[in-house]
Amino acid sequence: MKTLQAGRIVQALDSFRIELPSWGFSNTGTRFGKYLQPAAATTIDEKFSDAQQVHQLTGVCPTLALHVLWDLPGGLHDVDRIVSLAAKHGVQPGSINPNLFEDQMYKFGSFGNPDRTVREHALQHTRDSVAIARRLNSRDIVLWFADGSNYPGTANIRHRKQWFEENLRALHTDVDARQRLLVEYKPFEPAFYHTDIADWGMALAFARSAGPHARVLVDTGHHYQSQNIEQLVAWLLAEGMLGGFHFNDRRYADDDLTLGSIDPYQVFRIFHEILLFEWESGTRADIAYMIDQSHNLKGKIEAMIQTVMQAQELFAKASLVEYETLASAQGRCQLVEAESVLRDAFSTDVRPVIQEWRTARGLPSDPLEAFRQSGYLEQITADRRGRSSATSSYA
Ligand code: PSV
Ligand code: MN
Repeated sequence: MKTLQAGRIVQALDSFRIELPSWGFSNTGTRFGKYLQPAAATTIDEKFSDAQQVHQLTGVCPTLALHVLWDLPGGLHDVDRIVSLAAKHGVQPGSINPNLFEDQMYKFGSFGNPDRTVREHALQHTRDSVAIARRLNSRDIVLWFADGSNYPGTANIRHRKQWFEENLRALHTDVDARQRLLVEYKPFEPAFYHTDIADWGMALAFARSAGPHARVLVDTGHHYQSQNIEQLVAWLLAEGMLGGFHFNDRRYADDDLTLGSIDPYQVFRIFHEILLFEWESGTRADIAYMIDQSHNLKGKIEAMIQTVMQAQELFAKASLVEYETLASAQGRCQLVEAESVLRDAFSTDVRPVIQEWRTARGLPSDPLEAFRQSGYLEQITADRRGRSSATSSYA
């Protein structure tokens, strides 16, 4: 590997941080049931403790995304507890995620519910979430809505759009200059005929109408089969509206598999579009990288470490794209040459440089192996065994 290439990798790794999801450490399942893991976290203390492990071993996960009703069931009253857990474990609260999908009142929607009192209740919950985020010094409030319908003709799509706009605008008035609303989209599940924010275009329209502090969040599992995700990422970058990612991999639907386990080239292509944008514009794209996975079969902490390592690897590979050569090949319509620029970067083995980068920063060169050697898993398995699972999720 050339020194120049190694330098680019080091620079890329220095700039790369990725947020962990609290719910990725607890027992989650499919709609057919859950296979419980004795080591799964059941309390917020345990989730912070597990996140601390991942951060200590990788050095790049300083924040933990929180779901309000799962992690702060007492709302604002739980803020002090979170602050002290963050100090204890050296991991700060990250994005704040309202829960608008479990309460029985949301059966026919939250922001899109035909019943005004339900819409107001949902709005109040998101307002409380913005207040919690402010107290926790969290920048991003991630809005995912399970709203939709299962059968044609059962919902007035345009009315629901308008109700969403009204609530999002009202919510935006609570957001301060430092905060952002990130609007997430998903074309299916739990609703199977229509969802109210089905794709990035709808999320973009809602974010724009909400106000200047709203952006779009791309969850990589929330697309139809074979959708070109890097293209919509490029569009959102061009529009200045890309706020963040929920990373996971999938084969069929929102499978929440570990990143890059099915299609690492796709993640590489997404990172490439971002880094190319940064190279062309000379500015850093203001993007929150977050993981949104639930591991039903793999060990949760191991799976999380695996994903973080994979994200670093693919980000490092993307940093190796030779932009001048690419631009020149594109300009001359030299197709094979242009494509090869991407393939060459993707094929480069960046692992030795990543290992050196870790060692130079006092991190274990192989975080997965270090985790296995640490004894932490055996310890928590013994401590937590016998407890029943608490958390459920649509993740
Ligand atoms: C929904 O599938 C989702 O992607 C949202 O981001 C939720 O916040 C998360 O999963 C956990 O349920
Ligand atoms: Mn998500």
